[in-house]
This record gives sequence, structure tokens and C-alpha cells, in this order.
Amino acid sequence: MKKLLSVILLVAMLAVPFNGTVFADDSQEKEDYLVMFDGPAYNGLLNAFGVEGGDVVNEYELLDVAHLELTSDQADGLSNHPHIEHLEKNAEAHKVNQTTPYGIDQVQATEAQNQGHTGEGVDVAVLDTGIDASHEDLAANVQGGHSVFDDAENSDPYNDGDGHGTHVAGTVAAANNDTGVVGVAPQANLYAVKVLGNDGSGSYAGIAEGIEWSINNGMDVVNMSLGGPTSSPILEEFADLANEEGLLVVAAAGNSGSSLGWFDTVNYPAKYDSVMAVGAVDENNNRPSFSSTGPAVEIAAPGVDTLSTVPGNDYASLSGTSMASPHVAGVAASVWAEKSDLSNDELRQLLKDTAVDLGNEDHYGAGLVQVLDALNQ
Ligand SMILES: [Ca+2]
Ligand SMILES: [Ca+2]
Repeated sequence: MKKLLSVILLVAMLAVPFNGTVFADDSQEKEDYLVMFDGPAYNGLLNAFGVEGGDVVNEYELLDVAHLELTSDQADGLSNHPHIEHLEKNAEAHKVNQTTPYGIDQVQATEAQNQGHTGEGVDVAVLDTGIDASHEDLAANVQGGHSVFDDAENSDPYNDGDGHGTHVAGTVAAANNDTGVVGVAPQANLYAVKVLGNDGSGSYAGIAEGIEWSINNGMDVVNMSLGGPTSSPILEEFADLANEEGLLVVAAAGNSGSSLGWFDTVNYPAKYDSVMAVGAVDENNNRPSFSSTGPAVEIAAPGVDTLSTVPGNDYASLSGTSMASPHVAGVAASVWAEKSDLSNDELRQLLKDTAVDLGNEDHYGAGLVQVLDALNQ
């Protein structure tokens, strides 16, 4: 067909048009069409409609189909012609465009998801700067929220003016669809508990209120990618209460580490016994120097250049133990959805028992969290 069409087009450039044919109107904008003929014997058809060689983008070899640039008049004329089987506008297609951040594979979440473990039905409170609940990769999973602030700028838990909470939420439970990223537990329920303002900071009073809200509203897992260097007996009482009420409380160990990691630099509330302190590792399971160290570090997860959701249907890579903690929260959700008879203490122990040992416990705790190994234990 290719050869034949070329001949036809060559003729077209030389031929005098037939009577009664439709001609291209140069003032009309041309658009892309796919045209299928009823066989190779369509001499004169294209040139009769004023289709020139330059209008042929491609001739397919296996079917009598051509990709043509046509005016709407040409397309109308051709579409009514008996030797045209199909004529259609060239439709747009988009690639399936979901990226799996490296940390999702590193904690075995891709394998777990392939086996149907998605954290469905488990409620995860994200105590943070809020969650952009309109985000294309989060909207399906954000089921509620609360702000501890009264002022207009910060009173809406779904207005994340900072972006931090939206990023954390995506690591827990970005949807497994054809866009953006995917979280550790892509069907877990997310709750936006805004205890940090749009400037990224808050107070222990607000964190305590967020913990109280989580207890009162039946949360299963609390993620706190936040902290400070100051101990607070009252904040500890709230964390302890959440633990006693059966919630699993997970927090970032802190970003106060040093290159050698000799000092105890774990932040509060992660440092409290009732809270699981999460340190960060990179893609190669090495501790980045910022990741806080000390006896309170309990487990490790990816937290260097972590790709996740940010407000405005956007995505960004961030680093910090703030990015490590939600990997553990997501793993906890995925395991708890399957092993719902486990207590919070049993779940916490299981995650540590099945972690990959990375050496120095002050740096890595029990090691790299592994969701599939925990599920299979
Ligand atoms: Ca997605
Ligand atoms: Ca702790």
C-alpha cells in the first residue's frame, strides 16, 4: 500500500482535479485523522480530495490505513466516500504515569500490594500541617480531619499551606491509580490533623490536642513527623494515653543527627517509651547524617529524597526523618488490616522482629521495616 499511495500522491501533485470533487480550503486549519480504506485500489481518491504529499504523516504497512492531515471539509468529504472504511480524528493518549518511589519497594510494599495488602479500613491520623484533600492522589483516602487552630489561615485541616503534611500523607497512602505516586498502604484512611500551622510550626499544646482528637475519633495509627528538643511530661501523658487506648503512635526520631552519630539526639515525642521513634536511611540503607541517633531509635525507614505528594496536584522529593516515619505508619496500617487481632504492642514488636538488621542500634534501631515479612510472620 505504501508504494501505491506514494504513486497516488505523486499523481495528485500533477493531476488536474476531476469534476465534482472537493478541494482543500487553505484557510481551514488542518487536523490529524486516521483513515482506513477498503483496499489498496483507491486511485485518485486522495488527490481528488486535494490531499497533498505533505499531508500524509504516515502510511501503515500492515493495514490500508493512513495518518493524514485534513481540513474539516476534506474529512467530511472522505468520510462519506464509499471506499473509506473508517475516518476518525487522531485521539490523544496519555501514558500510564504512576511512579513508585524507591522507598515503597525498599519496605516491600510493592510486593505486599501485589498480594492484596493495601491497609484498607485502617485509620491513620497524620498530625502535621494539614493534608490537601483535593489532591488527585489523596482525595479518595482522606476521610476526615481537624485543626487545632482557630485563625482563618489555619483553621481548615485540608489547607496545607506548608506542604509537609500532604507529603507525609502521600507516603502513607497515596492511591494506587494511574497517576502520581503510590503510598505504602494505598487504601488506608487518612485523617488530616492539623497541629502545625502553614508556617510549619506549632506547639506541644496543639500536638496534645491532636493526640486527644485521635483517641476520641477512633484512630488506629498516629503519625507524628514532628518534634522538638524539649521534654514535656504532659505531652508524654497524652502519648502514653494513646498507647494505653490501643493506638500505635509513630514519630520521626528527629533531624538533629551528626555524621558520626555519637550523641543522643532523638527528639520528643519520639523519645517517649510509648512512641515508636523512626530513623531515616537512604536508598542503600545508610543513615544520613541528619537522622537523630540514640537508644530511643526503634526502627528505620527510607527518608532521603523521598518522592511524594504536595499541594496542587504536584509532587516533590523531600528528605528527613519526617519522610521515614510515614513509611512505618503505612507498614503498620497494611499489617494491621490483615492481622487485626494484634494489639498495638504486638504489632510494634512484630515490626521490630521482622526488620532487616542494619547494625548500630542507636542509629537504626531494629533495622529497616519490612511489610511483607511482617505479614508473613
Ligand atoms: Ca497514584
Ligand atoms: Ca520511643
